[in-house]
Amino acid sequence: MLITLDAEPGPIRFAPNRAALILIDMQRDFLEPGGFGETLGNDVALLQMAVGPCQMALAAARAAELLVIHTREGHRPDLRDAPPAKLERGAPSKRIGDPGPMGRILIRGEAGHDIVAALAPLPEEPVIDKPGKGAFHQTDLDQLLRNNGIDTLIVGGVTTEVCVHTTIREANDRGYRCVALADACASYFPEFHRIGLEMIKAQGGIFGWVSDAASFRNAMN
Ligand code: C5J
Repeated sequence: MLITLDAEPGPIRFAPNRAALILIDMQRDFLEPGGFGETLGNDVALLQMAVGPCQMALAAARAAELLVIHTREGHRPDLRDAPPAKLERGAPSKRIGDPGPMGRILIRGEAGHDIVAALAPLPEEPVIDKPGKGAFHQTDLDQLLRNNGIDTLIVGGVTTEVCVHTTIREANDRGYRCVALADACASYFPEFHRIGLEMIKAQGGIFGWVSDAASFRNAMN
């Protein structure tokens, strides 16, 4: 059975049993005060806007029994998987690995590394821990998708122009159809969010499609 999802640059048809919802890095470290996002000088409240639409997409995907995958950006406690170029970049108030109010910044196992409570994964939903911005880099995501016959990714999460974009670009090159749910994605820079979505759907959908959480829910009903 194929369903049609309203999207830009045009509707996309896909088989629900070959589609997965992937929520990128909806972690306390990015969305809550005291985490990685705030140490970089960002207003984390801007990312909170994506939580409600992500909840809507998550509920629709779970009801339709789509594969749901969550990702988290973070590093080993000894930081051996963190490239020096990533650790030394910028001038944050705290660096990756430094102690903060939610534990060590962007470190696996710390409270800040967790996904926000409103989007907590169910026990059967895979959580991909990734050291990079893209969810395919140094992870088993591609294997997991291929083993489950997935050819279409419905994508939400943060931030639009960084980890969402990198993941969609990686997925597109691997042959997956990607649909970004605009309101289920967010950025600390509203202009980057807007332009990031434009870039995905430009030129006839150079990286994929852009839709929204309500359209996805309606398509799944
Ligand atoms: C960033 C991400 N922005 N999840 N990570 O550093 O987009």
